[in-house]
Amino acid sequence: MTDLNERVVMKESIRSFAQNLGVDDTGFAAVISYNSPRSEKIEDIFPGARSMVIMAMREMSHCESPNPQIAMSGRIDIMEFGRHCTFSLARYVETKCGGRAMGIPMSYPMEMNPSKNTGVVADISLRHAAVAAGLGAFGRHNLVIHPKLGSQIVFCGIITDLELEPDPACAANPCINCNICVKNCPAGALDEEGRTDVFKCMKKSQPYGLAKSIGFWKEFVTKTPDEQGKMFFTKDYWQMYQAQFIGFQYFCFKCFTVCPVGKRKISDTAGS
Ligand code: B12
Ligand code: SF4
Ligand code: SF4
Repeated sequence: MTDLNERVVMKESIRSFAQNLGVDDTGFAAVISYNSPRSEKIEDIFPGARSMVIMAMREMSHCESPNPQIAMSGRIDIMEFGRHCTFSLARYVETKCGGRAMGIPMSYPMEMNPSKNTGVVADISLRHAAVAAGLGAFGRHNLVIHPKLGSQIVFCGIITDLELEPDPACAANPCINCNICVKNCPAGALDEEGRTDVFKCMKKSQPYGLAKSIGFWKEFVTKTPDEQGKMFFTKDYWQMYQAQFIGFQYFCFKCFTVCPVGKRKISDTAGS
């Protein structure tokens, strides 16, 4: 399809389908303007892909809870919702718009290969895709801030071979440089501007992840059978066990929740 009018009609039907799924905002990017230097090239993932449709969803208050189970349970809910939106939109594009579509992983799977130092680089970076789709800009915390929804948002989306008009870039960076995110990061992972110290962040935000597992098993093999039995009855082992079946279990959401931009007050929505 090349006619501009038809492309605009199709784009708006895709936007309206996405919005009706219940997401908070939807943006369109041309694949050529997506630029994530460390991630795979889109043509190696989906030859012929031309556009990206990215959806933003605001997280509810669960992630502000000091109770890590409540915070993470809400995250699991929004990931499931995001996966539902991803698949539904891909299906809509393939069954109603005559295009091909592939969903972007919201978090995992991603390549896990220590010799390539992967495990923290997604095949497709949703933050770079969201910026290309005009949904926001990188803030001081290296997350993408949406001008109205703020920082407390997660992204999901699809790539497609349909040619869809891209949305304009976000007019101004919504970050007000207040440094609240930097001061509140319990790991000091944001001290250097433009870079998250991934390992500092992971130690605090995923204390029962891969590093804990490696440390546990390295220690385990040095112990007697009696000591090994005791190691299975520790908080560390039980938390690790749970984190493994959840996938990634986050214990820190600070940079995500303290940012004042777009922060919703209960009074904004009360009664509506
Ligand atoms: C792996 C991963 C992590 C890793 C590594 C993070 C990292 N810095 O790359 C760890 C475990 C540390 C992590 C932590 C978090 N993550 Co995370 N993570 C991902 C994942 C799966 C891949 C990210 C990736 O590929 N990074 C590697 C490459 C792309 O990054 P990079 O090239 O090095 O670019 C970085 C810097 O160079 C810099 N940068 C690049 N260009 C520019 C331009 C400017 C102007 C500036 C200032 C900076 C900048 O920022 C980039 C990101 O750090 C994505 C999902 C996805 N598919 O994209 C979610 C994702 C990025 N995570 C997300 C979130 C919310 C978090 C956490 C808040 C944890 C939590 N409790 O939810 C923290 C925040 C940490 C932080 N402030 O940086 C959201 C972000 C939403 C948003 N509003 O932007 C995503 C998009 C998940 C989603 N589906 O929405 N995450
Ligand atoms: S998730 Fe927590 S530890 Fe990681 S950068 Fe954000 S505030 Fe720091
Ligand atoms: S907390 Fe302040 S400095 Fe950090 S991203 Fe938000 S507006 Fe920018």
